[in-house]
Amino acid sequence: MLDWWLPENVSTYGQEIDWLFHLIYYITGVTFVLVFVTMLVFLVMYRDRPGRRARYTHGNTTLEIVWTVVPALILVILTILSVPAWSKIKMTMPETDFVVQVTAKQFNWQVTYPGPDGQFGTADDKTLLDEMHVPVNKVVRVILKSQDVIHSFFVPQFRMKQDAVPGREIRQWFEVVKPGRYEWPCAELCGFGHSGMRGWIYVHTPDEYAKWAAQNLTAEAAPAVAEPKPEGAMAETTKAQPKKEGKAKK
Ligand SMILES: [Cu+2]
Repeated sequence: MLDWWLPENVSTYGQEIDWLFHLIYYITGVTFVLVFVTMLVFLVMYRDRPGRRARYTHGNTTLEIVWTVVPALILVILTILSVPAWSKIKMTMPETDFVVQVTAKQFNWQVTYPGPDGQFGTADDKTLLDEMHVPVNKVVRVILKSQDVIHSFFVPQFRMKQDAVPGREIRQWFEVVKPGRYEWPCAELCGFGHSGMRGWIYVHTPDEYAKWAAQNLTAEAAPAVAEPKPEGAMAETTKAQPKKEGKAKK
């Protein structure tokens, strides 16, 4: 029902997130309406009138217990209902042979593929900047790291969001069911260039992906992207935003 609001879901686990989102949205929406209608009614009912005196009232113990216990129960029920989605998405790591390393830094996503030997940290690794290519209908495991501050890996259409924390290696996964090009912003205010920190995830059909990988990930392929910018000096960070204009002028 709220499909006009949320971006299209293209991931295998998105529906479980959307269902919880909608449930919470309706509960809070109904509560919002009830509270405000009651407040407006009371404003009118108990408005000042000639001859009416204010009256001291202690309150109503039963009512107070009810409006404490009911929201507490709702929260407990919501917690129980979200356990299956949480354990499926965050606690389970499906088997896959497709692993990429993502290292966030101010203000880029560095995406490393292990290369033909399948091992990270070897000479044939390939690193892309602000773009990731993956096949459709394939579990993609992401090993998420940060080089400097906290960033947040966010792909709205995948319903996937995970902080990248310096000093930690966080494993996440997604599986996309629809080929396309999906925006990949950083969702953590990570510095001056934060708003310019975004990449694209290209989800290809298996054939297209094989073609792209052959051209870009094989030993013969030239290194995909070199470091384009000097490390995070202030002057550089303020330039991060208009970088596209700079390119367009040329
Ligand atoms: Cu960031």
